[in-house]
Amino acid sequence: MGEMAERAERFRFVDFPAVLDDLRADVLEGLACQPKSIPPKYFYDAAGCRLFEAICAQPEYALCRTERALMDKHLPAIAAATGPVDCVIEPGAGDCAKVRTLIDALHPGQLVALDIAGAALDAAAGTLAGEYSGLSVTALGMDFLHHLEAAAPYLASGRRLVYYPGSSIGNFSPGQAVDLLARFRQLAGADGQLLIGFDLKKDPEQLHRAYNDAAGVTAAFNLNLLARLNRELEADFDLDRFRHYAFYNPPAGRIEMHLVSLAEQTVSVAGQRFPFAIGETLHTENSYKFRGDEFSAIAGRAGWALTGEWALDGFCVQLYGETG
Ligand code: AVJ
Repeated sequence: MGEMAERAERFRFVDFPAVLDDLRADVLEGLACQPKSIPPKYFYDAAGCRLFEAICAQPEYALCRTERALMDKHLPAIAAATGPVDCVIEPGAGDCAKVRTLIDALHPGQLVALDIAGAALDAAAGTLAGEYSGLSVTALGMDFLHHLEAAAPYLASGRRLVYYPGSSIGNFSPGQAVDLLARFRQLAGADGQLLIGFDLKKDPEQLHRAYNDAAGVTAAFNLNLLARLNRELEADFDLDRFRHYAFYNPPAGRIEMHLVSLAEQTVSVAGQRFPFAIGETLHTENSYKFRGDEFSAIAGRAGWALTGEWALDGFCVQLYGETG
């Protein structure tokens, strides 16, 4: 078999449509609420993905670098703790950069990568399939918050591990996190595991700086959401009349990111008009920080039992298995 044909046998991409419809419905719903909000998953259009990469290169934002260092340092121990894994599932796989390290260590037969940015995932997962002979790669272009259960028919049987790195879980309230982790539990099935990375609670000043970098990249990332809505939902946000505002809220244990209206103004989005009072905020993201024990209590409510924990410089990776 030729190299291309051989890769074609091991790689498939399946697109779950209606992502643009979801954007419209979710944004219109969020703008009609008081306070106004938009789900953070919509940050990641092509420009948003590039800006997030740029955030990860800022000196104030150590999260991505620290997780990479942690994985490099502890991967042998992590692999020893997981034991053999047949199928790795990564919700929100993006450019598939992080999962490579894991594949190198675990040698699963199948990778199932899920991401809302279907085209980018298709390209990244296709490249990966070309580089790992013997690995079957299934890329599902979906919003896993809506369609996760639709991934089940694509999973190889055997021992599955859900990989959810990058403190993405921090975007959800503790209650929402329990629900999502319980759905991961269902997907992982019998003898399933969860390997998850999250940002630890730390000095609020340090957290504040991470979301208010001096170069203004986080501000550009936040404002890019409005540029995206202007383009994709025929909105008319004036980016000069909204201010990036991010702060750590200690009682809630989370960074809150907002876009604050600098004027009284009316914005139209997909044919509907939304008034903003001066100082009114559009809440764009929560980024929860946890202690290790706090997180294992959340995962415990979702039916996961802690089997391993590794921490480095304010970041934590935990491994879970079935309870009971
Ligand atoms: C990708 C959700 C982990 O919450 O730190 C970075 C996104 N937002 N700077 C985070 C983000 C602002 C990031 N996560």
